[in-house]
Amino acid sequence: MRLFYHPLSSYCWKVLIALYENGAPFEGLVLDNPQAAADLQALWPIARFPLLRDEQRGATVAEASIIIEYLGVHYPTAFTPIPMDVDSALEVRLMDRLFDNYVMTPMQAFVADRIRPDGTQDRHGVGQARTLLGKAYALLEERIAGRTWAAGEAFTLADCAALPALFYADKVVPFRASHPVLAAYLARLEARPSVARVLAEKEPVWAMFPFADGPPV
Ligand SMILES: N[C@@H](CCC(=O)N[C@@H](CS)C(=O)NCC(=O)O)C(=O)O
Repeated sequence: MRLFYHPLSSYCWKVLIALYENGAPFEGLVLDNPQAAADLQALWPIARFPLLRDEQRGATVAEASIIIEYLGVHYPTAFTPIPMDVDSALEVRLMDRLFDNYVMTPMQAFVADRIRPDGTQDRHGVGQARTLLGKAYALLEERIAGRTWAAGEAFTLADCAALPALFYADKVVPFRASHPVLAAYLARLEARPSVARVLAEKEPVWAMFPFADGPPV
């Protein structure tokens, strides 16, 4: 399998964590050159990443959650991204959506605003993103209380989504001092070997992240 990715991309982290949990061999194609970008575009005209190409099965798999579900179905190991039990699966899918839609999306609004050309910043949009992040933190603080992982006692798709969302969101609107449950959960995630590996791999390019030196004031 080949994974088109970038080591700073939050959605790529989500899939890399799942790949490291799963253990399936894959070749990583870093999107830092025109050829890799052209190959991605040819396979998936939307051209967002991550993208998985599985030559053995003739499959091109897009969207982080779908790639992770694909791994679980076609390359099953002890890592079960979505549990068999229907109600447990619904909770995993809900948590996955909460992290993508209400943590990752507003977090990305801060980053997008920072890299806009001078004079085109969207203060209203960033304010809305800050409000949404606050609501998401409060909801997650309650929902994760008493759980080891995002959806219960098993490490799942929801935790793959949680790490990049929370790690990056904490860089733009820090929560470790104000939300102890979320802070402890993020610390558990960071200690997991698959996650620690992804975080170590970002180091050479981390300075490119606009808030590497601290949150916006
Ligand atoms: N819904 C997609 C989102 C993927 C996404 O937005 N990826 C970002 C990188 S984190 C990207 O491709 N950015 C490049 C662009 O927008 O052109 C998923 O879950 O995989």
